[in-house]
Amino acid sequence: MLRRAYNDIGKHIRLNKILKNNRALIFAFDHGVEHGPSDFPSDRIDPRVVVKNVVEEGVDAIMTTLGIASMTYDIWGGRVPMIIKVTGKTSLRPEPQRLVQSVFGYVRDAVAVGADAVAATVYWGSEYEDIMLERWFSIRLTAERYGLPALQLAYPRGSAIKNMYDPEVVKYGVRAAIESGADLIKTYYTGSEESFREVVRVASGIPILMSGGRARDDPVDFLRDVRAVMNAGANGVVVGRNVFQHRDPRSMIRALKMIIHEDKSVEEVARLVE
Ligand code: FBP
Repeated sequence: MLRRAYNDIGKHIRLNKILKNNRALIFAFDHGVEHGPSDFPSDRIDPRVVVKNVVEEGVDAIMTTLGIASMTYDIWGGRVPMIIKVTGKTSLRPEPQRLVQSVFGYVRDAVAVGADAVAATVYWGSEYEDIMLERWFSIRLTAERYGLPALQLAYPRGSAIKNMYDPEVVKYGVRAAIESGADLIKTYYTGSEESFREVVRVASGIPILMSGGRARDDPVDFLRDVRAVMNAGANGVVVGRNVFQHRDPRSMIRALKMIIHEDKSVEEVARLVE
């Protein structure tokens, strides 16, 4: 018998905790840094309120900062897998410097709080691609050592990129993500099931998740996008604003779970979010 490497086993076990039957609804909660507190409705300023709702409703994992994870550990610990995002930027920066994500925590601290994975953004095509790649490979190296999967937010962004949702540009980012060793990829929706099917093909079996984006005026439109990416063969979604800005986040989670895990149609679940 050839014994598997310890870290290989750890990564395998942790990935299977996040992806159930290879699918996941991951709650993104890093907006306080990325956008500021104005992203949150006034009754949801306290992170504990938001985390309690999503834990009780049963998301497959939460992706957040070390700060939030440590303020809410008694709510998520032992119940929902935690993905610590170790890069970040604020929107207070001058515009050109928003094209780079800084160090926003360390993989060893993610291990210390009991995380099941780490996440980091790479703005493919950015003027700062070089710095971000150094950060990515350093994060990935440490994560690998400790048996933690590394989720890459593979976002094409930069002055040379005219349209970051262009399927060709998104596919390029996803190709670069698989070549840079991402264990899970989060990327933009390209606007149609057909084009996202090509994105999934480029991912070549590495789990791919749609990034939620701005909260829709009509929440049913968001469910349509999620249905389309699941039809296209995606593994799920990483969603923030379309959940925590919804009038009833728990109903939105219920609807998303039914699409992602039970293959329900939009028509079957739309009443939950209207
Ligand atoms: P949303 O579903 O709210 O878009 O969350 C996904 C996410 O990638 C967050 O993790 C991140 O904070 C935000 O979107 C990035 O937003 P921006 O496009 O402004 O950089």
